[in-house]
Amino acid sequence: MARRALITGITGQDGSYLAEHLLDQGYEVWGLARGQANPRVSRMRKLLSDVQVVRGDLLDQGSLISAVERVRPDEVYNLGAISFVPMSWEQAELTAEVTGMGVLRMLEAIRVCSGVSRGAAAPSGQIRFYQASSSEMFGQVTETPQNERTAFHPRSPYGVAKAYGHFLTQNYRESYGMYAVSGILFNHESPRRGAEFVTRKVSLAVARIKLGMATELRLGNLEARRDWGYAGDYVKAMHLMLQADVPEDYVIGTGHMKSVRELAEAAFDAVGLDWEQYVVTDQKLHRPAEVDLLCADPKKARTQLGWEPRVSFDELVAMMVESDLRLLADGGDPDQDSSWP
Ligand code: NAP
Ligand code: G4F
Repeated sequence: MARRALITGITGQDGSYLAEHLLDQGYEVWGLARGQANPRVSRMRKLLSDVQVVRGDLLDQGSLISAVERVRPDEVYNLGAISFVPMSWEQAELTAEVTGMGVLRMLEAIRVCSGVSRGAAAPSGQIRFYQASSSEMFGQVTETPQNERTAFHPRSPYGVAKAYGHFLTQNYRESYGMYAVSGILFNHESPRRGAEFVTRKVSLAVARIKLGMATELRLGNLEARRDWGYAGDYVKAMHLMLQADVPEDYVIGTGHMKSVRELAEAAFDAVGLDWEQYVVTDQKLHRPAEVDLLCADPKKARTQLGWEPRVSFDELVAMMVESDLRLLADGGDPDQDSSWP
C-alpha cells in the first residue's frame, strides 16, 4: 500500500514542491487547506491534480484532529505558517497563533490520534512529524556559519514563534518518544516564491523593466546577506529527514551567502542591464530589527542524510528571471502581485 503524507501549507511554495516530490516517490499525498473559498486551493489543484485535499486550519485544534483521523498519515509535514517576516510585526499575535501555537495543535492532533500518552512507550509504526523550522531563529548570529548547536537570538515575532515550534517539537520527541524532527532551513526560493519576498520581488521587477512595463525597483537594506538555495532541492531534505532511523534536527542550506545588492546585480545582469540604473533604496522597507547575515553549515545533512544542494545561486537567479519574463510576456498575471511594497 502507498505511504500517505499529510502536508500543511500545501498552497505555498514548499508545499507544491514537496507534494510533487512525494508523488514521484509513490506516496498518496493529502494537503491541508483552509477557508471555504480559498482561491489558492483552486490554483493548487490545477498544478497538483493528484493531491487530495482535506479541510483544516492551524488555528483550529478540532479540524486538525479530524484531518489526521481521516487521512491516517504515515508522515505529517507542517509547512503552514505566516511566513513573511515583516507581517509578523504587523500581526504579531496571529503569527504566534499560526506559526507557533499551530505546531502545538498539530503535534497534539498526532499524539491524540496515535494514542500516545505520558510514560507509555510510543507505538511502533507511529506517525512521523516534520516541523518547518527556520534560520530566522538564529537572528543576531553568535557564530558563522550556523549549525544545529548554534544559539538562537530571533529578531522578529516570526523568529520567536518559530523558536517556540522548534523547541516544542524537540520536547514532544523527548517527552513522548514521538518521531518528531525539525529542519532548520535557510532561505530557499523558486519561480513559485511569493512576490513579497526579496528574490521574487527582484526577479519580477527585472522582468517588468526588461519588457518596458516598469522603470525602477525599490528595495530596503541592500547589505543584508542570506544563504539562498533552490526550494526544489530543499524539499528533498525534508523527506530524507523523516526516513532516518533516529529522529534528529538538521540545518539545510548551501553554505554560501550573498547580499541583497549582489542579488540585484545578478538578476539585472541576467538580462544585460545595469542594476544601478534602476534600483532605488527606500528607508520605509528597512526592518525594525534586521537579521544582518545568515549562512548555513549543512555538514550534518551532507554526512548523515547524503543531502546536497544542486542549483547554484546564479542558476537560481537566472531560473527566476527567465520564468518571470515568460510569465509576463505571455500576459500571465503573476498572481503573486503582492500588496506589500
Ligand atoms: P508560504 O509560501 O508563505 O506558504 C505558507 C503556507 O501556510 C500557505 O500554504 C498558507 O496557506 C499556509 N497557512 C497560512 N496560515 C494558515 C493557517 N492558519 N492554517 C493552515 N495553513 C496556513 O511559505 P513557504 O516558503 O512555502 O515555507 C513553508 C514553511 O517553511 C513555512 O512554515 C515557512 O515559515 C518555513 N520556512 C520557509 C523558508 C523559505 O525560505 N521559504 C525557510 C525556512 C522556513 P493559505 O494559502 O491558506 O494562506
Ligand atoms: O526575502 P525576505 O523577505 O526573507 P527573510 O526575511 O530572510 O525570510 C525568509 O527566509 C526565512 C529563512 O531565513 C524564512 F524563515 C522566512 O519564512 C522567509 O521565507 O528578506 C531577505 C532580506 C532581508 O534582510 C530584508 O531586509 O532581504 C532584505 N530586503 C531588502 N529589501 C528586502 C527588501 N526584503 C523584502 N522582502 N523586500 C524588500 O524590498
